[in-house]
Amino acid sequence: MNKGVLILFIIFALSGAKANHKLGTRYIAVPDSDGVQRIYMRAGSYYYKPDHIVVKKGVPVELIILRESSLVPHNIVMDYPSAGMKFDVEINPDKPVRISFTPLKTGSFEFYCDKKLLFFPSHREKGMHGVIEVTE
Ligand SMILES: [Cu+2]
Repeated sequence: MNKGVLILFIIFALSGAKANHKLGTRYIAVPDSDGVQRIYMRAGSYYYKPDHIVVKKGVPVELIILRESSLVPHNIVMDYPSAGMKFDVEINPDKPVRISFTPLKTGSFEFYCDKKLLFFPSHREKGMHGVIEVTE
């Protein structure tokens, strides 16, 4: 096996491992004294932690996202305007991102990173996604 083939093999082995990602870290938000459900999240290649967030309907949410430093670009996207959750925000390593919204509907709503490089699988396909579960 020559070096180039070996490196390709390692890349595919690693990306395969990440593709098997399942929702794991569940976090149930509790409102702060100011009534805001504040959630601190970490992001990186290719994850959000926590990636399963439970919030209450009709109560303001503030998502504060810090990310690992790397050159890989990441963002966070939600596209549920009728449920009060619509944004598309870059997450940069140097500065935490703050996103505020108020969930208007109960249910499970996906968030994900929509970055993709050339023919490689998208970050979403590599496991960079999660769910906001809105309860009564
Ligand atoms: Cu990403």
